[in-house]
Amino acid sequence: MSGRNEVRAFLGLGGNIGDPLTAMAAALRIVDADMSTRVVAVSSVYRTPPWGVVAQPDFLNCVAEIRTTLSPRALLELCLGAERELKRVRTIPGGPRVIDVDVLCHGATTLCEDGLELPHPRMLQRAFVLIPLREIAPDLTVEGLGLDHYLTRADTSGISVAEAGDAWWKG
Ligand code: PH2
Ligand code: MG
Ligand code: MG
Repeated sequence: MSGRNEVRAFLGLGGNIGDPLTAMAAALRIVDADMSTRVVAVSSVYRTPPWGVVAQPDFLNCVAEIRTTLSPRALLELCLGAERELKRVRTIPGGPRVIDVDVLCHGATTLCEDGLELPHPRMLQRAFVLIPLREIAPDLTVEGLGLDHYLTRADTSGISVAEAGDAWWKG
């Protein structure tokens, strides 16, 4: 099935407390179960040093490509709903979390609204997003430039593959 109104979108997932691998897999299954959204590609899982608030455990991160007929706002709500279902508690901004599901981009949409900025404002500096994103979408351009352009400027140190391939999320 490939709906005419479907948009190609990307989600960034991460977590660094509890069992983030299981939480990311569960979040992807929640997103995929939505009638208006399907997951078409998932990256390997990467172990990544914390970016920002550094006094916290390493993260696991991955990126997923989806097709959706949801608006950017409705897609954000789907992602936040998955976080709630998985019992995410919001404490310190940028701090430790069980699960984080961010909308990275939604087609070529650019917008800046309350709680929703597209493309995600920090994705182009963050190797923990760019590396898994390039793995599944080497052709992607963001704001007119390919991912390699951004990756040469990003700090990729300390990032390693924790689970290779995409079998890890299919429970
Ligand atoms: N998310 C943050 C802050 N810092 N660092 C890594 N490595 N991975 C993340 O997903 C992450 C982070 C806030 O969303
Ligand atoms: Mg988030
Ligand atoms: Mg985030």
